[in-house]
Amino acid sequence: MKHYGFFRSSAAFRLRIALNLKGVAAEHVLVNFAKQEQFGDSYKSVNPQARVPSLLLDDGTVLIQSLAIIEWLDETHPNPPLLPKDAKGRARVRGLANLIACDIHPLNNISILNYLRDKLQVPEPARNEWYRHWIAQGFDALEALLADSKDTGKFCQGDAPGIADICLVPQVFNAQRYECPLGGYPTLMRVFDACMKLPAFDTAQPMKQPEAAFIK
Ligand SMILES: N[C@@H](CCC(=O)N[C@@H](CS)C(=O)NCC(=O)O)C(=O)O
Repeated sequence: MKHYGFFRSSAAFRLRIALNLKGVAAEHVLVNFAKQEQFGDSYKSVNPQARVPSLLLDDGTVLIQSLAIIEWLDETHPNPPLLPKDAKGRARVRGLANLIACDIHPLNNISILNYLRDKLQVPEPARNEWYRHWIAQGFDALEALLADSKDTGKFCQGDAPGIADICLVPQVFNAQRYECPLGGYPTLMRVFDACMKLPAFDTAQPMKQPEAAFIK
């Protein structure tokens, strides 16, 4: 199996965490955003969307979209489970995960930020304001959802990490990178801290990836 990713990509970070939690080894193939390799013919022949992550299976199948890949991983490697056994629990976890993956992350993706900069001529302070706005709006909701639910435990759902935590941690890394104020999110940050104590999350973080040594 080959995992195409980039150390700063939060969607690739999600997949790294999931692979670690499952104990599944995949060869890391660097798609170097600093060299725009996501747009090159070589990578676009793997994933025409020019986004990471992608997972190339041994039979030649390519899977795209982090949450679809993670659910495939969960179905094919059931232990430890990343989704609850009950339908209501699964819907809650997917709701939390999608809040991040569908409603926060896409607005702050590199191609959106570059479009604001290059096509719309938005200056850096306003781009940063944009970034922080969408994080704050999403995290306000996430904090309320986590703080008000008896289903929240040590992690987003109960006392074992799952798909919501896998989305939460990379998003907090992004927020920290853009110096978003995080003091108003005690429950969210408590879950983040619990995740980061686990080697599966810790070793997946951007600065612990091999390319962090030579790419800014
Ligand atoms: N919904 C996709 C998002 C993938 C995505 O947008 N990845 C970003 C990095 S986090 C990317 O490849 N960006 C390249 C670009 O915007 O040029 C997923 O969950 O896999």
